[in-house]
Amino acid sequence: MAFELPSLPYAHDALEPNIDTTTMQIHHGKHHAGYTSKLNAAIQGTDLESKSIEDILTNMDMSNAAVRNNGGGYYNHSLFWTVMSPDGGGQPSGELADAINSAYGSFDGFKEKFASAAGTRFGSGWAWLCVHPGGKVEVCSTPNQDNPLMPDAGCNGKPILGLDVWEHAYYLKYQNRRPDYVQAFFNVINWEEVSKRYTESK
Ligand code: MN3
Repeated sequence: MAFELPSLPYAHDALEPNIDTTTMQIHHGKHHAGYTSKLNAAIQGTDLESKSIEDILTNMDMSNAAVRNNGGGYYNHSLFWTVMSPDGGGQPSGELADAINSAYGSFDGFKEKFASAAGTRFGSGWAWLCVHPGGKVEVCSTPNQDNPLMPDAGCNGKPILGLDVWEHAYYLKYQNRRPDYVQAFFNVINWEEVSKRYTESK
């Protein structure tokens, strides 16, 4: 069964002014659509066709560049849209807040760590908040479209929050100012969704 481009859970202009409309249109309608169709082309006629995307990523043959890049791109963007919301921002509460405080001392400590992971990733990639069995959280980053679900990539936990730091994610509005884009991302994080993923994954 072929993978399908998921619909955005909000309008293209819903994340303004933090993420601009044109970037959202191109990012979802061109980039994510491209990863989706190239993933389908790469798995067509192989035994991966019947597998879930999580299965494909977890058991990834890292030498298979087409599946690695496009399977990662398909999954990463599918997660990315859902962890943002026009009603987002603020701070997590409950057990996710406890796990973040336990790992990083405070929410501000987490923000600093996450912004650093996003800011120091050289070239293209992603910053992540992952959860390990038992509930411990960890910030890490991966290059290109790699993902912590892949073998020996990043912190090898389950990703519950991801930030795309490819230039296509921010260049139209922020040009070379990646740190400004990262700070704007904190204004739209959908902590309700991230908390739900935390509870399901820990
Ligand atoms: Mn992208």
